[in-house]
Amino acid sequence: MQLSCKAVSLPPMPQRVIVLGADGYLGWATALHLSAHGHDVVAVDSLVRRGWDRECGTQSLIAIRTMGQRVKLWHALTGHRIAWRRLDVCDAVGVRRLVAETQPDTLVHFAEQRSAPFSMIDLPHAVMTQVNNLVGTLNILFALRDHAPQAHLVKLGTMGEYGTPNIDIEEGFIVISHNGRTDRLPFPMQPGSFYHLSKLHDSHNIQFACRVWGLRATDLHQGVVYGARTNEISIHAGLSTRFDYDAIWGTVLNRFCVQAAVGLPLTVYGKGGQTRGFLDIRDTVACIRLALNNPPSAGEYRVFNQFTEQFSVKSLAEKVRDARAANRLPTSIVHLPNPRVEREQHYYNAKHQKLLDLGLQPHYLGDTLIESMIELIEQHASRVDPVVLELPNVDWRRGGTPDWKREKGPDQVEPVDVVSPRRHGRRSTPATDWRPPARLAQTR
Ligand code: NAD
Ligand code: USQ
Repeated sequence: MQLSCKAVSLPPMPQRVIVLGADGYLGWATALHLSAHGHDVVAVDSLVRRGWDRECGTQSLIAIRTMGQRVKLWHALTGHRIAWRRLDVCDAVGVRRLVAETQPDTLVHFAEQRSAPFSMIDLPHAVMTQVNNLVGTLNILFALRDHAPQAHLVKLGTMGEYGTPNIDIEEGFIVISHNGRTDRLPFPMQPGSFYHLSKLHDSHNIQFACRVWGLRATDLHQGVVYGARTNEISIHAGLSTRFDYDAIWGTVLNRFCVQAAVGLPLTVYGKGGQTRGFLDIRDTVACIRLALNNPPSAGEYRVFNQFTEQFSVKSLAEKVRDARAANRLPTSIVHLPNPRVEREQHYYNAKHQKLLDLGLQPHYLGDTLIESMIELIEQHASRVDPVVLELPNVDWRRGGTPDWKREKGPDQVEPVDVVSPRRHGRRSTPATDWRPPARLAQTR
């Protein structure tokens, strides 16, 4: 009798995983996905984003339950347990304790201020964004060095670190020949906001920590995410993740779908030739799982460009308009003066092969998906505030628009009132109440 030597593919080993930023749009979806795939998940968040929402007068289109309620519901529905822990990653002592106690195999880091417009409002918001993001990541790197040096850091970066160069974008590194010598060097970066810059600074710090301390890290340069549902979220409405649509937190395709759902024009900024990489939220969670199941070696810093298709903003608006037209629902497109400083017509060709090589099976953007997103949005249409939906309310040159910002003179700048006129009643802490020294003091 001949024995078959056919390779048997074994399911990946369950891992202990810390998901930082688990109350957020992508962090929650990822925590559920990894838990559903048998991993032992510790979900961590400071809930600061809920505070930023109150400050901005914005809210998730889809109401989200508290973390405690969501993990309890997940357990009741599936039998899987997610441990929930409230922690600010800028608290160095807390992060050390978390890493030392948990001894994670992988730490997935989503816990950052992630809005480009929010980071461009004024000096306090730019400082807060960079301190929050850089200090949090540094705390994690030092905690890993001292308490879990073998753990794999999966860090959410952004395609926006590259900017829009007039050459093909590689995955993190480029081979350059210069004066007769050749080297593989980090790809030149030209980020487009103080937020995007914070991601680049993080990338440098992580790369340095891998080189000097032998840590292992995957920097996922992710494109713009769309969609509201993953397999796990679809199990029960109570497992919903946040869905932003306003001009500060909403990403472009999610915004266009909300605008279409409530019969408002789709707001293309400028000419609309701005081209970016995009991906479905179902692919985000799959990419994280693939990165986690295929860790880099000790000392390796690797970059995956995490998106599945590239589109110009104008072509996305046309896709939404055409999907509506197929159902005889007319939708108009307006070109607003661009509040951002960015190229509106440019070359763009970014590589994104590495995650495909690991087995990613992309969900491409089609009319059906656009329609199903709009149908979901229609169920929550009563929560849409047309003011926060319509205003491109942060200008890259001036910061907050005159509605929000009242400058008295060069030495005296009033606190930015980051609130749409309709939502004054919901305001909590103004951004200027935030004091960097206190936060920095925690990073001993
Ligand atoms: P989000 O704002 O919905 O979630 C971020 C979460 O991190 C929030 O729940 C917030 O409370 C938490 N957080 C922030 N600072 C923290 C701190 N100091 N300590 C503890 N928790 C903190 O954002 P998201 O859309 O889920 O994005 C998650 C990550 O993915 C971000 O790092 C973002 O830069 C990156 N990313 C997002 C997109 C996108 O389209 N949404 C695209 C590319 C990259
Ligand atoms: N845009 C419009 N109309 C709108 C909103 C946006 O034309 O109503 C344009 C913007 O000018 C920009 C593009 O759409 O050219 C993308 O804007 P966005 O707000 O969807 O995305 P961005 O600000 O780049 O940030 C988002 C996430 C961020 C993530 C980034 C990935 O908020 O966390 O890092 O996408 S990337 O763009 O690849 O850097």
